[in-house]
Formats: sequence, structure tokens, C-alpha cells
Amino acid sequence: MSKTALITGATSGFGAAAARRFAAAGWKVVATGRRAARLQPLVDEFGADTVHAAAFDIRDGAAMEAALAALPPAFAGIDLLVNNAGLAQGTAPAQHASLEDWRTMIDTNVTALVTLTHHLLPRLVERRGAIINISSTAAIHPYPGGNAYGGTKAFVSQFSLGLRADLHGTGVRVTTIEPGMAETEFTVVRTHGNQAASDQLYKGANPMTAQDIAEQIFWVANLPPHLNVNRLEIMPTSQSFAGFQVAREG
Ligand code: NDP
Ligand code: 8X3
Repeated sequence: MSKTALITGATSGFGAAAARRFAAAGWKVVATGRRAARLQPLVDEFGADTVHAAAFDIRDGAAMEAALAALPPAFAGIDLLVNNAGLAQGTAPAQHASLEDWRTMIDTNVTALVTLTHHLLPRLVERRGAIINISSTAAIHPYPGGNAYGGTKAFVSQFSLGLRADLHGTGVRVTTIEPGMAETEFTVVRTHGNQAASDQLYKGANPMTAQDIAEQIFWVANLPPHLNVNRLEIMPTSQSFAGFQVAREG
């Protein structure tokens, strides 16, 4: 019998590519995101028996509960939760950053992620399922302007390890994937719609693609049940580390 994956943020980027990857391999997929018009093509492509579209704002707790309650029976037994929906907003230094942007990131990347996880944990335990949380290199490697975004992703990485400890003995696997630079709609969203800035960032950088990350999610999910990848940090070869910065007097 085919397994079922619930993938958040399936309207774009990693989530859309992962939804396609799992559906093409015979998994049932619950695809979520706010933009319903982006989910419908997945249903059209793979069929309503394979993809169930659930359009809601993941920050809206009542809408999330309603979407879960409305899952058709064939999609209700979730084997894999891919917590992918998320965003960065802004690159300003903390002292100039927008509090609204910070709250949006925390509400989406942290609060919504733990809420959905809390709702689905009983089903995942029952089915000896798996959770894959999409964090970021920003969780581990700070950079100027990363402030609250890095903080949310540090939470995701540490929460994943904590879940792993608590789920000891249940057979439920938990992985956090920490990608570096990948070209999706991420930077357009981060810059509040500046496509030129996004194009400039990725120009000549040979960044990772959504498909690259979808392949890692699929690989982790399909490992034998006795193997658990705790953390997977992955970057494009073109990206690496810079040194500490020093502010000098005078
Ligand atoms: P995209 O902007 O292409 O996709 C983000 C997805 O998140 C969209 O499907 C969007 O759906 C969904 N989403 C955002 N806010 C909400 C919301 N309030 N309610 C429901 N869904 C929401 O970016 P990526 O694919 O790159 O990002 C996916 C994840 O990967 C994020 O968590 C991001 O932080 C992380 N990441 C990205 C990296 C990169 O370089 N691209 C690197 C490391 C991590 P919709 O707008 O339709 O609601
Ligand atoms: C996205 C990667 O380096 O822009 O999480 O923070 S980065």
C-alpha cells in the first residue's frame, strides 16, 4: 500500500518539487500552501487519488485544524510530515529590521511548524512514520542580516533533535535538512518582490535547485527504517564560509 506524505509549502520551490517527486514515485501527497491555484496543477497532473490539495495559511490555527479534519480517509493516515513552508523577510541589520517581518518569520517558521507537528505526532507514532524539517545553513552559520531568520531556523534544527530524543523507541524518524543557497522564490519573498535582486544574487553562482533538495528529501524518506539521518547540511559547491569580522577603533 502506498504511503502518504504531507508536504507544506508545496506551491513553490522545494515543496513543489518534493510533492512532484513523491507523487511520481507512487506516494500519496497532501500538498499545502496558500496559493490554491498553484496546488491544482499537481492534482491535475497526478490525479485526485494521488494528490490532495489543502490550501490554507499555515499561521491560521483554525484553518489548519479544519484542513486536517477535512482530509479524505485515503489521505488521513500521514506517514511522513515534511515541514517545509517557511520564509525569510528582510536582510537589514537587527537594529533596522522590521518587527513585523520578524513576527511573520517566527509565526510561520516556528509557531506554525510546531503546531502542525503537534497535531500530527499521534498519527506519526501510530504509523511509525517520519518527520523531515527544512531548516537552513542559517541555523548554524550566522551572517549579517540573518538575525531572526537564522534564529527561527536554529529553533527548527534544535527542535528536530529534541523530537528525536522524545520519540526514542517509537520508530518515528526525525531529520532536519539544512540547505544553503538554492534558487527558488525565496529571495523574491525575502526582498518583498524584488525579482532583479533575486536574479543578481544567483547570477553565475550555480546555486542548488528545488529539484536538488527534493531529491535529498526523497532519499532521506526512503532509507531503510533502521536508519535515521539526524542532520543533513547541503550547499552548492560554489558556496562556502567566510571569516569573522572585526570592528576596529579609530
Ligand atoms: P519558496 O518561497 O519558493 O517556497 C516557500 C513555500 O512556503 C511556498 O510554497 C509558500 O506557499 C509556503 N509558505 C510561506 N508562508 C506560508 C504561509 N503563511 N502559509 C502557508 N504556506 C506558506 O522558498 P523555498 O522553497 O526556497 O523555501 C522552502 C523552505 O526552505 C523554507 O522553509 C525556507 O526557509 C527553506 N530554505 C530555503 C533556502 C533557499 O536558499 N531557497 C535555503 C535553506 C532553507 P504560499 O506562498 O503559496 O503560501
Ligand atoms: C536560506 C539560506 O543563506 O539565505 O535559508 O540564509 S540563506
